[in-house]
Amino acid sequence: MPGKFFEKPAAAESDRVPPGQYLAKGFPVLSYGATPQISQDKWVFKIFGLAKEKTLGWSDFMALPQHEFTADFHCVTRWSKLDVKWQGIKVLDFMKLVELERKATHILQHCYGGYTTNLTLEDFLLEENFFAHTLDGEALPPDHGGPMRLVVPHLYAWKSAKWINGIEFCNQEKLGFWEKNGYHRRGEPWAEERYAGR
Ligand SMILES: Nc1nc2c(c(=O)[nH]1)N[C@H]1C(S)=C(S)[C@@H](COP(=O)(O)O)O[C@H]1N2
Ligand SMILES: [Mo]
Repeated sequence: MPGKFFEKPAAAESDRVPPGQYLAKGFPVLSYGATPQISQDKWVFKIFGLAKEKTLGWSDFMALPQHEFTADFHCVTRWSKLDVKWQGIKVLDFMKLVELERKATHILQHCYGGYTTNLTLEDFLLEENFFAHTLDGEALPPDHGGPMRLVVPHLYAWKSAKWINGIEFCNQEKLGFWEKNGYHRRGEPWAEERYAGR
């Protein structure tokens, strides 16, 4: 499929590109449905389910430690982008605001626009996962999930919810939008976990 929008990885990069993936030129936008327009001051984020219910705002996230992240990004539709430069907040720092019940084992990410996607708590609580509000030094553009999105680098990018507005903590797996529509429940790119039951 190399051509206008894709290229074959150079040898030095090929060991960073999972099987069946091509490098994208630029940073494609992949959304199901229209881009919601949410300003930072209107943005609210809800913690609910098996955690003490809380509604957080922009300033609550800005008060947490801020970091730069460089992460590879792999879409199940076979494009990858290496070394994406983000800024934001580590999931592990965000978790200091969460009063979690011990029986929580999974999460469901909720978004403006209604998109959802699930993770095990184990896949969520990794040092490398983060909430992103900045891309290439600029405020995260709405098409890429601004004002805030989650980024989970070790799984296919459908697990990185754009326009995130809540995390629901659960004691069992609750499938998200694509997972209900045939995508793999976990989505690990190196194992090509693209579709359920394959
Ligand atoms: N809310 C929401 N988040 C989403 C999506 C979506 O449609 N809605 N698409 C997912 C998919 S399939 C991919 S590949 C990435 C794409 O992110 P990008 O548009 O910034 O490249 O976002 C993921 N997060
Ligand atoms: Mo995707």
